[in-house]
Amino acid sequence: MADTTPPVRVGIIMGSDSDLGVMLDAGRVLNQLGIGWEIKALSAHRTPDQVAEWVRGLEERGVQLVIAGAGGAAHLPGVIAALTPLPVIGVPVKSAALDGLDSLLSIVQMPPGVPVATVGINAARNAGVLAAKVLGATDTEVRERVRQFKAEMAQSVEKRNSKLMERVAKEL
Ligand code: RP5
Repeated sequence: MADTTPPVRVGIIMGSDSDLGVMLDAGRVLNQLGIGWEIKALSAHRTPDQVAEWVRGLEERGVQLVIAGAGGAAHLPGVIAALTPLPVIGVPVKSAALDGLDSLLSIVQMPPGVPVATVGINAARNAGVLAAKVLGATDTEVRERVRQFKAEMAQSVEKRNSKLMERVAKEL
């Protein structure tokens, strides 16, 4: 049987396996959009050498874009952006102490020349959609899948609106 798994184009990395529940949302939407991905848990602070090694192998593995999530003193996305010319999307993971504001500010406030495209707190799904849009800029098949994805979103809003009047009528 032919292998229909799409080739890996996105590398998902997170500071700890405790981030998996959040970061899987990126993988889910990438699956929906037919984009292959790999995933790893490595920490900029606890395993810096392994992070550098993972980044060094990205291009050889066919990865074109990284989605990096971390919580608290969330330096992982920035460190990866420092080490690779590939685009990095950062996902601030909600932390226990400061509700993710620490994660958000750690990821978004990068120095000039080393950007991390930062999505909202726990917004790994949006990171996946943004990754598809970036790849879709030069890949027309992916772009068409993103167009379809957006059309389906619009349809679902229309459906919900058609039920809205029924709900309003019940409430009155
Ligand atoms: C960060 O510290 C991780 O990204 C995670 O969000 C947070 C807690 O990690 P664990 O103590 O659960 O491994 O580096």
